[in-house]
Formats: sequence, structure tokens, C-alpha cells
Amino acid sequence: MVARLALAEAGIPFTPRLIDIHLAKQQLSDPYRALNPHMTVPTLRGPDLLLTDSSEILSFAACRAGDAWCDADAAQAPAIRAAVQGHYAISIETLTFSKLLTSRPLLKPLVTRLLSGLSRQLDQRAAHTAVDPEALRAKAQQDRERLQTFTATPAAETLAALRAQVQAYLHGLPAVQDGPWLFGSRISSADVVLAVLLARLSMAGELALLERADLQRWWQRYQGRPAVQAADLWTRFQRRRFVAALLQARRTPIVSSAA
Ligand SMILES: N[C@@H](CCC(=O)N[C@@H](CS)C(=O)NCC(=O)O)C(=O)O
Repeated sequence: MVARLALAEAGIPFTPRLIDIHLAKQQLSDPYRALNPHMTVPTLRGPDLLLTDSSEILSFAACRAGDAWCDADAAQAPAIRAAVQGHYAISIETLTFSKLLTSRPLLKPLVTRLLSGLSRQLDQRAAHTAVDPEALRAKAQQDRERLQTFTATPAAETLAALRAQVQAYLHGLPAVQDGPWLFGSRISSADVVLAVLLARLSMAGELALLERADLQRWWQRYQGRPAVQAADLWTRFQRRRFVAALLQARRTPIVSSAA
């Protein structure tokens, strides 16, 4: 959502290509690996461009937006950067997942089996390929660490820690006072990541963590921006569209050479 919103806000057209990261796990396929060795979404590819992380896509969008975003204002840039970095320090996946495990503790053995099976498969693939086996081992290690996060500490404790982190982040953002947006009359990279964080909190039923009235008003205003519509920002889980997206992703081949 960060990539889609950043591109929409900067008016950069793109052709979306869905990847099923959940069931078919297309991010682990060799063609996708050739594009994005982290094996994560998003990836942005252009004739002379290959960006493999949403933060890179966000910086690219800010650069292309030029003076239309207040990232271009040298006086504001450090505070904007800090707000963006603070957002990236939060694992919203961990919050969502620990919340799920808190309400459905019976899922824990299933998660354990899935994640340990996945890291074993990745290690096996690494042992039998000459194509960047290190990246596969790194991904296997990441899955083991995920498993550790969800098994070593009770889910309720992890959830409480993540909630505290989100609250501290939101409290630390600047007061919205000199204009409609976080840093004044123009939007910034910080507005983009905050919008996505709040969309994800809404989806997880955690929007109550947003206590500040100025940020609540900001969120109301921000949701009225055309880019929010264009970027298809989800504020609630849409089961039918999710399943349709999984099916569509499977029907479209991943082409790793530049198109
Ligand atoms: N820092 C990366 C993280 C991306 C990321 O973790 N994406 C998740 C989906 S939101 C993903 O691809 N998960 C699949 C996986 O890790 O195998 C970015 O912001 O681009």
C-alpha cells in the first residue's frame, strides 16, 4: 500500500501485477527472485529502473514529485525522514498476527508447522541451486526469527509491546497545525506512511491507538484525497477481493526480464 499510495500521490502511472505471497508464495519463485532477491513485495520495474523495497519506491516518488511534496524543503526533510524511519521500525504484521494468535491460540501449532516447514524448504532449495543460495538461506533465517517472535513470547505480550510502540510513534509525530498535512500545506513521505499505518490499524481493529485529535482530523481529511481512491487503500479486510486477487495472481506469469 505504501508503494501504491506513493506512486498515486506523485502521479506516476504504473501497471499493477499481483503476486500471491500467501498461498502460492510466488515471491519465492525463481522468476520473482531474479527481480527481487529479498523475495518481498512490492517491486517497481521500469525500463531503467528496478526498486525492490517500498521505502525505495517512496523516495523515488518523493523525488519525482519535486516541489509538489514538502520533502523538497531542506528545512523539513530531517523531520520527515525521522517520521518515515519510525514507521518502518514498526512491524504491523507482528501486531496483526499477534492479535490473531491472542484471540485464536489454537492456530499456534499450525503457524509453527508452516513457518518451520517453509524455512526447511528454503534451506533445501539453497543446497541445490547455484542461483543466489545465500538469499534463500537469509529468507529461511527470517522465517525462523518470525517463528521465534510468535513462540518464544506469549502473543498477548507481543501485542501489548507493539501497541505501545505504535502509540509512542503516533504521540511523537509533529502537531498538525500549519496546514492540512503533517508538515504544512504540501503532503510528504510522512503523510504517505502514516496513511498506510492507519489503514492497517483500521484493518486490524486497532484504530483506537490513534488518540490525538489533530491526527484523527488529519486522517479524516487524508481519506478524502483522490490518491487514496486511486491507490485502493484497504481499511478493512475484503475477503472476496482477496480471494479474487489470489486467483488473478496465479493466472499471470511472472516475467523476470525487463518488459
Ligand atoms: N521492507 C520491505 C518489506 C516488504 C514486506 O515485508 N512485504 C511483505 C508483504 S507486506 C512480503 O512480501 N511478505 C512476503 C514474505 O516475506 O515472504 C518493504 O517495505 O518493501
